[in-house]
Amino acid sequence: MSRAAITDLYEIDALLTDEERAIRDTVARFIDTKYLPIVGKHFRHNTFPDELIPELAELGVFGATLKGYGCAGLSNVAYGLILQELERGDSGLRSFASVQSSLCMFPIYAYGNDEQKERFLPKMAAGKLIGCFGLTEPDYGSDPGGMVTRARKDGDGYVLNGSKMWITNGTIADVAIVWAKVDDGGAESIRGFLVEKGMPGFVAKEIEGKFSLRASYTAELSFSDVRVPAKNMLPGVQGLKGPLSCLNKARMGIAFAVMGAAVACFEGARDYTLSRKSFGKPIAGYQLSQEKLADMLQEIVKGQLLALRLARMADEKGKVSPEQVSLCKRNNVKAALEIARSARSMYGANGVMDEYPPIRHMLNLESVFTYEGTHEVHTLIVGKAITGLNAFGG
Ligand code: TGC
Ligand code: FAD
Repeated sequence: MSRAAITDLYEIDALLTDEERAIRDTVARFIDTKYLPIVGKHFRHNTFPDELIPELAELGVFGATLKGYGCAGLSNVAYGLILQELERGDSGLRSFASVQSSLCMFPIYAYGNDEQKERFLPKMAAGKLIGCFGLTEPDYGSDPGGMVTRARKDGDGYVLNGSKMWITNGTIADVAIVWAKVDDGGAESIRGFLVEKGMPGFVAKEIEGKFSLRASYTAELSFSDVRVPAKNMLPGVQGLKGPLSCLNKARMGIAFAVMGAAVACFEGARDYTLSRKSFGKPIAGYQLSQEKLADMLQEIVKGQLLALRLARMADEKGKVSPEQVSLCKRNNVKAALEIARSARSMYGANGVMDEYPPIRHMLNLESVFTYEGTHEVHTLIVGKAITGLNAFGG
């Protein structure tokens, strides 16, 4: 059996359509030829390859599941496969695409008016306009309902005050989807605003000192009396379900994607231990190594099947439940993180070097474990679905 066939031991490939395989393979070639040769440098220097954005657009990555507006109109499975390949490169590249597609283009598509869609989506699909998504605040991450950012109605617009933390793409974004509480005379309600670069009082500042997702922009956004015209408010949704519904889409993509990082770590550890010798024979020939590799492969097979089932259900039924998404994100990210840690150990001292992929993936996956709902939050979402009891707080 070939090495590639071993990674696909359960012939998951055969469950894909010709079109899905072709899309995946095209993105895989892009990653192998254009991204993998440079990702180490970007991770080391804490930079992002901006020059690849037009090529990603050309590949149809941005807003891939949306129809019209220059988007590819692909299935959720095809989108998951694209993200899996991007993540095989690095979570930073996949995060860029997830945020642009699921967290920025999707809310404009789902909750924007025609004018907003025409104005933003074609340019975002072409990679000429970059978006970010501001939900988390310095004091409100897992509990976004507690947010303190406020938009006060003032004449024909709103005045925005507050801040958002840990915002992927924040420093290069042309438009930030900012979720803020509005008092429209009744009870306060969360609304989404399209805050544009250059609006007076809006500042995006890169967060320094990350050990994780180094090849990705992460910013703090601050809003000091930012005047946002009423035409920049998303009219189609209010309440926490606005941002949370976008997260469903992004989390499903992430759950699919992280298996790409797991595959990179698994294949790397197998190849490394086949060529490196200890006590006179390849390290891969020892039972303890084989147990680690078998555990990795087993989790990859399970994770890929789970993600494929989730994305197919989304395609067939048009929707999946939050707990279905949470179970998959929870399982797959934890599995990928454990695979990366195990792979790292198999490289010995070389495993702590950034010239080999496992430690880069391992460090990235620590963020993925935390963002888009921490592992614990997803446990509680599944726990609530099982028991009917809310264990979040209060
Ligand atoms: P709760 O009372 O449960 O719900 C409030 C309202 O929201 C509705 N809802 C959902 N709607 C759509 N999809 C979902 N998944 C939903 N979950 C809840 C719910 O029905 C209700 O609607 P309504 O009409 O009755 O008002 O809200 P809660 O305050 O108790 O919080 C629940 C909790 C903890 C599950 C939620 O707040 C949560 O998921 N917290 C985690 C926050 C999070 O994931 N933040 C992610 C920020 S973005 C990010 O990390 C990007 S990283 C991107 C990258 O680089 O890839
Ligand atoms: P906290 O909510 O303070 O949680 C701290 C710990 O307490 C966690 O382990 C958590 O699971 C646990 N905890 C909290 N509540 C409970 C509970 N009820 N029961 C049990 N345990 C609990 N956000 C955005 O809005 N947009 C972005 O683009 C974005 N990009 C990100 C990029 C990176 C690199 C990172 C690291 C984060 C990003 N985030 C983004 C933020 C991310 O979504 C939050 O970090 C995450 O939601 C957790 O919030 P927190 O960091 O405030 O942790």
